[in-house]
Amino acid sequence: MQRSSNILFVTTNEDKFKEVSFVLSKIGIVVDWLKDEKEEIQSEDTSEIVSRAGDMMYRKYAVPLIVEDTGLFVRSLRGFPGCFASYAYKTIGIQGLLKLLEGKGREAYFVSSICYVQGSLKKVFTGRLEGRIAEREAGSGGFGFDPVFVPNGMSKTLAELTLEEKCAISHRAKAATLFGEWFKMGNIYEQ
Ligand code: ITT
Repeated sequence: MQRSSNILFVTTNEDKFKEVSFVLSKIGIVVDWLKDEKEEIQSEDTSEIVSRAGDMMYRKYAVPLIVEDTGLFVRSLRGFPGCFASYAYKTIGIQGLLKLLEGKGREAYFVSSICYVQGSLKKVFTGRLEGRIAEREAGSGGFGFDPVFVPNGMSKTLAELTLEEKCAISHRAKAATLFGEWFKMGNIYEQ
């Protein structure tokens, strides 16, 4: 059965919307933006947060949709800020994170989970990007912690990459690709 190749993405974050749209457009999926704040439970697991947020957003809008949640986990800080990345960004900010890391290990990773919900059908897709926190900010692209996140095997921060370059490797692009391939295959009808 043929079904729509459009999907609604509920997020307040325009940069996330642009990245997910960019990745999914390559798979032939058009993303529509519904700007609303997803309700977030407190958890250290992005897949649990999106799963619950997906349910809540589906109850509110009653149409098939996706939500996404990202965490930034710094190993020497025992995973901080993790799923509180948004709060950490708004409070201590990048400079606060750099201060916390003085004299400490800088290995870190991003995790992105995307949840698709349609009625009782719910699927979560997760992507991860390993790297380290740079000593100082560099670049003006991207958003959030991109100016200090250097992916493994690279010498540039995510903020020094183009949208296309970031989307070739990012946590969010990996999760979006997994979702997109599943969605296109029509697995929506599986139990
Ligand atoms: P939603 O409306 O989708 O929830 P949000 O911006 O509040 O948007 P999150 O809670 O998932 O989303 O994001 C946590 C924070 O982590 C976000 O505000 C950024 O500061 C940071 N972040 C998320 N993805 C990032 C990325 O790809 N690169 C750099 N920082 C990122």
